[in-house]
Amino acid sequence: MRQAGRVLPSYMALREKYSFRELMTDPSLAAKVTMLPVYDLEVDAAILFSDILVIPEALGMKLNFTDKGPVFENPLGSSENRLSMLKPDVSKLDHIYKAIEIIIKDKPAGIPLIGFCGAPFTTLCYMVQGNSSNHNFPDAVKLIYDNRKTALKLLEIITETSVEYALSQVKRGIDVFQLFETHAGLLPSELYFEVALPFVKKITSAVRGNGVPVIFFPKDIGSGYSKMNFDIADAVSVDAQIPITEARKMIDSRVALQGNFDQRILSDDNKTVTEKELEKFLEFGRKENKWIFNTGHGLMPDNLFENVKFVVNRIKNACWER
Ligand code: 1CP
Repeated sequence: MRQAGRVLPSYMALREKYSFRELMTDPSLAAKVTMLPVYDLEVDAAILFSDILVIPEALGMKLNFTDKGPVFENPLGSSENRLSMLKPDVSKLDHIYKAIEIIIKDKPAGIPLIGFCGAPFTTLCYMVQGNSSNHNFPDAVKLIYDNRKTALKLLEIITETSVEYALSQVKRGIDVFQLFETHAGLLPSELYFEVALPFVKKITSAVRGNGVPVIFFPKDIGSGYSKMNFDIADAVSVDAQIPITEARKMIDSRVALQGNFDQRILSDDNKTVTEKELEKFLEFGRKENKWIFNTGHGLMPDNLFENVKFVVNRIKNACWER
């Protein structure tokens, strides 16, 4: 998941030489970074090295990746006419397709490649607010309440480009697609289902219609997990707030789960806590095989490489007694 690279000494060494944007936009470098967690952590799948904010860039917005995170030069929130600011140019995504082609050619057999993009509401949050210094994204939420028509139009534009982007990834051979709705928890769940979910479904059904399974990550959706059925996605990635056993009871039994070890545990020398926490997952996984072990959210820069490696090892070498 997001920022997995930042716990890897090999990624940090590359970052001494190249900026994040250089790593992301050079297809050979992006392909190389994509495979680092597979070789260094021995995880079972690779996720494309890119970012959800490539869609706003393809829609014509200027973006800088700074030490404080991504910052847009002209956020839509402050503009009189939000829609006319967008000048789509999808050729800006071409380098990503080249990276996928290299990864598919070079990756070891049996390691699936996960493609991804941001879900439209989460993407809109960054486009309207312009930066992530306030994780409540107040301007984006205000737009949903005060100017629904513009919000829906923006969501539609983001969705259209995202569908094209997702299907182009499918065409290049990704094995799985993950849709990141990192900020689902910002809206009351009924409003989320009314305004944002129809756009999610447009993307997931286009990808699934082309034979590629989809993982949906509606972070902090809370009671909304009970609405996650097989119409939406093949698998749901679950945040660390909800016990995995509860998530299993709430979510359609046809839907696989992914998650949800709390990655914050991995920032210190916490072997005892880690072991205790892992025991819960081992018990769960002995009964449930529609499940992908993962963290509840992306790894953080202060997570320790040794700890992450320990967890991967423990999960891969456990006796599952199925
Ligand atoms: O080296 C660096 O400093 C760059 C840090 C970084 C990285 C490694 C950013 C900036 N993006 C990424 C890669 C990335 N982003 C991946 C590829 C896989 C990986 O490297 O592990 C993926 C899947 C993402 C997705 C992403 N970007 C999300 C959704 C996923 C999630 O974890 O919920 C979001 C919200 C973003 C925006 C973004 N890009 C970068 C940062 C630091 C952020 C988050 C900003 C914030 O809201 O705090």
